[in-house]
Order: sequence, then C-alpha cells, then structure tokens
Amino acid sequence: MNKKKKFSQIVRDIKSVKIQGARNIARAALKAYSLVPTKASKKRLLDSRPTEPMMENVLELAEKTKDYKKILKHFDEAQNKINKKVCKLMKNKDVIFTHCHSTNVINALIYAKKKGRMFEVYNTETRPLFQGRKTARELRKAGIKVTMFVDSALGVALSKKQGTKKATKVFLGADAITSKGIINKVGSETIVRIAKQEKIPVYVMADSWKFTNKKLLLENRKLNEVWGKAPKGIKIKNPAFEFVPKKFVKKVITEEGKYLKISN
Ligand code: RUB
Repeated sequence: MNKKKKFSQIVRDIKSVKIQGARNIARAALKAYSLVPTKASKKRLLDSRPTEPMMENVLELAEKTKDYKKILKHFDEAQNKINKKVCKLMKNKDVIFTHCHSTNVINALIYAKKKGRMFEVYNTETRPLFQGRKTARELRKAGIKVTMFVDSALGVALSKKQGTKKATKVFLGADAITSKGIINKVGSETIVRIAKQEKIPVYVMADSWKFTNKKLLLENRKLNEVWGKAPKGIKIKNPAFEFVPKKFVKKVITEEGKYLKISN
C-alpha cells in the first residue's frame, strides 16, 4: 500500500471508531501525518474526530518539530508515570469500576496487577459500539477478574445490590481535560453522580496532552450504530461524549507533577 492509501486507511479507521480512545487516536494520527505531512492531511485528521485535543496537540507538535520519535516516546513515558501513581492509590480487595475503553486506565490496571495488587474490575458494556468488551478482554488476558454489566445496570454495579459488591473506586479515562472538568464517553456524568451519592471516589487518568483551553464540539455519532433499520418517525440520538464537572472528580492523574490543578 502506498503512503497516501495508508494515510486514508488510518483516517477511515479513526472515523469509523475502529481506532478508538484518545491515546490510540493521537498515536494513529501521528503515524498518518508522518506518511503525508501536509496541512491538508492535518486538517483531514482533525476533522475525523472533533472531541480529541490530544490528537490536535500531537499534530501541532509534529508539524512544528517533525520529531516523530520524540513525540512517540512521550506516550509511553507519560503512561509509565501514570501507572506508578495509580498503583500507589490501589488497595487490596479494591473493586474498580470503569467505563468504555481507556488505554490510560487499562495499562494502569495491568501494571498494578503485575505489581501484585489484588483487585477486581466491574465494567460497562458501553453501547452502542461495545468498547467494554474490548476492555474486559484485555483485562482478562492480563489475569484480572472482570465482571461486565449492561450499561443500564451501572447503578447496580456501583452500589451493593442484587449480589454485587460495592465498587470502591471509579477509574475513568478522558478525551479532554479542561480547566472546568473533563470530557469522556457518554455515561460518565451519570456514573460520577451515582459515585458521589455512594461516596465512591472518582479518579481520572489521562495524559496531560489531553488538556485544552478550546471549546470542544461534543461528537454525535451515526444513528445506525444504535438501530440499523429503525421504523420511520423514530428520532434517535447517539451522543458519544459528555462533560464531567471537576467537582465530581477526586483526582486527575496525569504524568505531570503531583496531580493536575483541576483536582479538588
Ligand atoms: C473512548 C473513551 C476513553 C477516552 C480515553 O471513547 O471515552 O475513555 O478516549 O481513552 P471512544 P485513552 O471509544 O468512543 O473513542 O485512555 O485510551 O486515551
């Protein structure tokens, strides 16, 4: 495949959510841009997913420095620092609740498991695209005990009901960090509200390159993801992300400093 074709394939995969999660998107966008480093290709990549400041920050840096290797190194260095911080706050017998599929969260959990932490994970299936299955598979492969819940059972998963244990911590990833809070997969705001009611601390783990001052568009996705051949006259909404005010988040764990300033 020539460079242009490879570039277009990556754009398609980002658009179709085959490549998902802020970190994976930013990494793939960097690869695509390195194949065709033009202003037009940068724009095409940015247009493919409007709620991804990490992709924008990475592409800005790539355009300025052309030092792809150094940028790529950042992803792992940041993740390693996040892993260590997350591991410190985990306790044996923790029941960690997570949502969707966040590489920053999953890698931190796998690191904690390797370091001997004894815990289990509750996660959501994350309709309509079932990113929760990807999360469950990756965690299970690493030997972590996982229980997956349908999205509408998140109230059950967070509290002690119907034979479930109470979650002890909520771990969320983020697509964007802002001075007022974070943006993550739709459902996150409901999760943190229930967590607050249940007095469960919410931690967000995210690379600091997800920070933005810009006003972001919250992406709405294709309606047929929800209901392929819906009868005429039925309105469907498929919002992909939502804002989580910082008052609901105990700590935003990034690779920088102790904690990011937005933490309470
Ligand atoms: C993914 C999602 C993830 C963040 C952070 O949504 O909400 O929590 O992107 O992920 P989608 P990461 O599947 O719709 O892209 O930690 O991998 O950057």
